[in-house]
Amino acid sequence: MNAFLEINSKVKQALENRKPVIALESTIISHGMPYPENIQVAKNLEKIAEDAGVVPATICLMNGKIKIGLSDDELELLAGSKDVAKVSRRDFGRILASKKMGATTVAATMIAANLAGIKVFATGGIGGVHRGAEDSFDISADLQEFSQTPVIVVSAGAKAILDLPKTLEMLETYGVPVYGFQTDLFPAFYSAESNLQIDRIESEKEIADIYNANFKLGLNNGILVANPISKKYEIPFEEMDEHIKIALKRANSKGITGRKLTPFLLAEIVKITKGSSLETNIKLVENNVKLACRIAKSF
Ligand code: PSU
Ligand code: MN
Repeated sequence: MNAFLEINSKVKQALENRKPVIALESTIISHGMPYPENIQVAKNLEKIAEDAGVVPATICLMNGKIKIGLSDDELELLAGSKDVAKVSRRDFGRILASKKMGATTVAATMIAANLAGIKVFATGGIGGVHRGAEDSFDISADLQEFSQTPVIVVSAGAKAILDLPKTLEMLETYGVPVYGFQTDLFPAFYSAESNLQIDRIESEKEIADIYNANFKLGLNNGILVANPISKKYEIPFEEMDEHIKIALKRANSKGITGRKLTPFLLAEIVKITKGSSLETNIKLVENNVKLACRIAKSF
């Protein structure tokens, strides 16, 4: 067991007894949603998993440890603090050594989940290739992580603020399998569909079988399961795209780049849509947690 890991007792027991466990990330709480909605969401996601008979393991960095599974107090601390670092692969050493609080992105949560032996992880939407990346080179470290860390990530595709065709191309380059759960089209986060074709799978068991086959081959890659939000709750792509363009212009004029860009865009879009993007974001994460639980159980 890695000396930096601190697995809480519920999660440890479940892993030892081969009971289903799912990982949850913390950047979505600290940087992806405003306080106090974020704490309600964090707690509710854990409850959804528990109700499904699955042990949730929210992951973050605290006191020089990688925490796998948080108490309510720890969740509150994470959600309520202003001074939380956004931790991707490159940031582990710095935040662990300084014993600061860090929220894990998709890439970092995959690394931590894999160290703990957790195979399935639910999030909102992964990072990807930003629009204008041909000039900025801004490509999320999430994508490359999938080429080297064998974790199944359930997400509503990639965030719609991104360049989705380039994101799919990059995933292909990295050898990352992307499967649409009961859909042929890549979901666009707030919207159930984009016009981009992906491979379709029908069942949870299929995903577990694919994971096992890849693993036995020694490929060591992650799998992206793209799970569309129900049409009932979606914001149609054309409508969302207008809002995104406004948010992108604001980021550009303020010179916001790098790790600050994604949180800035998400927060601006919440303002522009007067909160409706936040509601949609919450619904789609809940939907992903439910599917992740079913996949974890099918192992
Ligand atoms: N999905 C959400 N909200 C978020 C994120 C994903 O619904 O805040 C976070 C994830 O942690 C993801 C990160 O890994 O945004 C991507 O950031 P960047 O583009 O800087 O790599
Ligand atoms: Mn980036």
